[in-house]
Amino acid sequence: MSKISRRKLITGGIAAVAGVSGIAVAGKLAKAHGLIPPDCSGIYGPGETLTYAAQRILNHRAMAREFSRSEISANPFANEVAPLGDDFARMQAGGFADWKLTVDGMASRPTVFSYPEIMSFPKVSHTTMIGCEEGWTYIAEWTGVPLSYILDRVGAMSQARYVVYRSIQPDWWESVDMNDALHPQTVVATGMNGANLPVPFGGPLRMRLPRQLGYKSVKYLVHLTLTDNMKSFGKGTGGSASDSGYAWYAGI
Ligand SMILES: Nc1nc2c(c(=O)[nH]1)N[C@H]1C(S)=C(S)[C@@H](COP(=O)(O)O)O[C@H]1N2
Ligand SMILES: [Mo]
Repeated sequence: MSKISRRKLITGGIAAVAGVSGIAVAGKLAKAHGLIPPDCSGIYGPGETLTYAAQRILNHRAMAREFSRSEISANPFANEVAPLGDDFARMQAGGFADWKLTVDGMASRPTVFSYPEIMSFPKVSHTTMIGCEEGWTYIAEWTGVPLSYILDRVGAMSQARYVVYRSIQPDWWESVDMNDALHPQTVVATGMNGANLPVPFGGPLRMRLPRQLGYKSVKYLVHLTLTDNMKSFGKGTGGSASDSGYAWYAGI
């Protein structure tokens, strides 16, 4: 082996060589457990399958770390969003009484819930950290309706494998598998730090998944769809972030 190729092996190659067999094993395990993300064919595919499968096999019931109230960030950072538009402004002026959450797809009772109805559902609270892939984090107490409660109300069918969730902002939609959808810390958030969810943080309704990176916590939630297949959504990778090259499974 020449010096140069040895060097290559040391710097980048080791990861690749170790990674290839690791990925092959993970790929096999993943297949055996039905743990293949919606699109694992892209550049990031094999590595993502590895992360996803490892999480699911080793850690599938794990809870995101919860913090004490005294650790809540004094100045949580609301990531800037594109303008929300006239419809949003009109609903905001009316206290979101006209806000709707449509739930359809593989459900025996597809339903359009009003915001006041959602507010009347049983809620839980968790103090968790949200982190953006750009590097910042904050801790807040989120209150919301467990997604599992909503899926139960609409009669989610056993064939459903993913929940697709969409913002009023058409560019923002994501999906999770049923394991994450039914996870006890996954909520349709209605509140933050004891008040109704402020608009900059995604109010009136936001998906909140403390076990995945911030971009999976879609703000201004209007639509949930139960499906067994992601092919007919966007480019078929499972979300707006993964359609543009980020990981579909952003587990932390
Ligand atoms: N609808 C919508 N949801 C969104 C975003 C957005 O721009 N629009 N940004 C995402 C990103 S990239 C992150 S990191 C988090 C930021 O959450 P925060 O504003 O509470 O910090 O929201 C996510 N959800
Ligand atoms: Mo982000």
